[in-house]
Amino acid sequence: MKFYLILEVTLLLIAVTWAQNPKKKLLLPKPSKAQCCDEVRSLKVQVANLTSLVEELSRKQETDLMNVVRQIMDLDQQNRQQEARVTEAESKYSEINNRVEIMQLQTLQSAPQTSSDAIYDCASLYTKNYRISGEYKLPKDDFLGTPDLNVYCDMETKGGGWTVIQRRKIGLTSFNRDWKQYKHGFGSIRGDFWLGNEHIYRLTRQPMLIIKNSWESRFAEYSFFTLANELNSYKLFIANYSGNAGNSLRYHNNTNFSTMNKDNDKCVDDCAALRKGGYWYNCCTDSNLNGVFYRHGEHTRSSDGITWYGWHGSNYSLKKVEIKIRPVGFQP
Ligand SMILES: [Ca+2]
Repeated sequence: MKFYLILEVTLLLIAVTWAQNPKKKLLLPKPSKAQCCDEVRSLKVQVANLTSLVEELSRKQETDLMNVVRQIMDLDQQNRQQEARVTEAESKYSEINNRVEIMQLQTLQSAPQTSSDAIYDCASLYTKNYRISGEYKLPKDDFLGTPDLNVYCDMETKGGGWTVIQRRKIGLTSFNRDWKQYKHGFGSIRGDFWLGNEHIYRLTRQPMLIIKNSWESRFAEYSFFTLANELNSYKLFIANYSGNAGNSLRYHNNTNFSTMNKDNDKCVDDCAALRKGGYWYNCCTDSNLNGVFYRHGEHTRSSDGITWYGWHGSNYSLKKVEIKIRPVGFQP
């Protein structure tokens, strides 16, 4: 730019000098025709030279500009690569952090060792030769301070020993309930029910349990499932998905339980009110297994049905859902 301006000024000066020349020449003796032509020719040559110089310089300027643009693009790419590396490092850090949190939780929550005869859940019943699926009463445990509890045991699926903690199949029980009801459980153990966060928390105090959501013909399995205690809002921890329904609980990992009267979600919205259930709402759902039971499945107006986005998306309400747990070390 600077070159160009200076050159323009030079050209102007030359032009001015050239324009003034005839005036001065009025006072001087008239130059010969040959002399005049020589001057014109030499000026023309100068102008031509300058023009080509200007062209050359503007070409150079363009090249310089291109180089600068290229350098900026290179820098931009480097910057993006750096950013990607930082993001990767951050996600690794959060994964490690999550594992540490799970390990701490296990240490905190691991149940004190009692006799091997103790009955904690359906898996213990199975090992005591109870092999028929149905309703059982888990005895109270004074040592652990747990009351007796009616449960439904699935003794058939994949080797049995499953304690069912949730079921939707009839559709007459409302799941839009408050914190206290979700804490202690509600519904009928043979029909639709929520076992209760406090009971689920106690059951998962044994380290490493599997959750299995099974409905209709698909399933999602997690080889790690545990809840935090009530002080920590029954926060969900899951890991290691396998199955054919999609990993739609992952979005809810590491989130607190919310109900209609306790908004513990990660959202400005009130997810429990929007999705009409109690669940580990993030912002808000990738699944909503305690949502509204829609007899016909499709529900286009709102996303408050019993949804599992990985399989049927946000506008199809599942007609049968069961969530079951058993210890990871269980041997049928
Ligand atoms: Ca909220």
